[in-house]
Amino acid sequence: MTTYRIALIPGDGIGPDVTAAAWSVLEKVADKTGFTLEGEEFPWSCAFYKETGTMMPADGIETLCGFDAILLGAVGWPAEVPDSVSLHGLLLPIRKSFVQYANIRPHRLLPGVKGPLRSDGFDILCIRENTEGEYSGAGGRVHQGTADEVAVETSIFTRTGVERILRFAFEQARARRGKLASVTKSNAQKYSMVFWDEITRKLAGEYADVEVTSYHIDAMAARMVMAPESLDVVVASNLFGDILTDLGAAIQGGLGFAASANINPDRSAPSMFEPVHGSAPDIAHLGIANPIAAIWSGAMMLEHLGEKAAAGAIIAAIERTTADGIGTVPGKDRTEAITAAILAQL
Ligand code: GGG
Repeated sequence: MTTYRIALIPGDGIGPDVTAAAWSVLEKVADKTGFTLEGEEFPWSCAFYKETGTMMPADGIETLCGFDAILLGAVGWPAEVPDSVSLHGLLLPIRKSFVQYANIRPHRLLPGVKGPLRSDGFDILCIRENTEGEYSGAGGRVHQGTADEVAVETSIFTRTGVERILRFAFEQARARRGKLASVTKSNAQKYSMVFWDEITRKLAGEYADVEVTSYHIDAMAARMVMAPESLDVVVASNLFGDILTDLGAAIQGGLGFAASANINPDRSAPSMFEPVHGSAPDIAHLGIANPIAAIWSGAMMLEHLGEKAAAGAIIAAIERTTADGIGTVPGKDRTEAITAAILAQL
């Protein structure tokens, strides 16, 4: 029987609740399908930072190397640790060290979920560049605290980085409905984004079967609200992708439904799966977090591991649960009740 070793990082706030929910569903589907999941939990979080002064131990990345995949809940507890510290101390080093350059985020309405838009016929796959761009962390501050203070933060776009994420997106479009929207702001950002557009045009020649259109980020934001059904695969830089996928989450009914996969396409290191949402301190420990985004992320993990039937079974169980009206309205059903309904469907 195949055994997969999974590193579990529940993190902060609602992270532990939704990770536990996802894990119970994953274990059940593994049992039914005939493979084994061996989970090992790591307490890396803001609480860990308060105790040790770091978000994860110095050998944290080395430790994670030995796993087949990572399932993460949420990171951040801004009342005690600045978000810039928690993000750059845990989530970003994992994405960068393991070259998880493709962040995949699906946006569609689940049955029974009422979104805020007139149109409910959309199925968008956002591909966010995940290791460079605006999240490169290159910059600094001088004359801190004085009137002469200067802060500089440089976005880094490399040919390797841009080309590989665009190729990944072209391949996804080819496997879906054959349409790719590439998002920049190349009228204002005349170096990095013009560079991105140029590489998009160059690759378009190799993917003649994919219809590619370039949009500015502002126009894309409007399109996602006004005509989301016109979109198939959307590819964007790290920051633009992050913002667009919160918009994507909103049009699919809320962040409780937005799943994501941080993929290392070469499989040279583990990939990481996490709901798009953060730690939601306002509802932490209330037992009302929607676990669907985390459970869906777990299904994406199984898909990546090659357990396609098990992944499909989880998605079908989620869909039957929401079709029954469970987990469709934020705060209406408790985390445990939604999880129990999905387990019962399985
Ligand atoms: N689910 C992981 C999490 O806590 N995400 C919140 C967040 O702020 N992530 C930063 C990012 O993806 O850019």
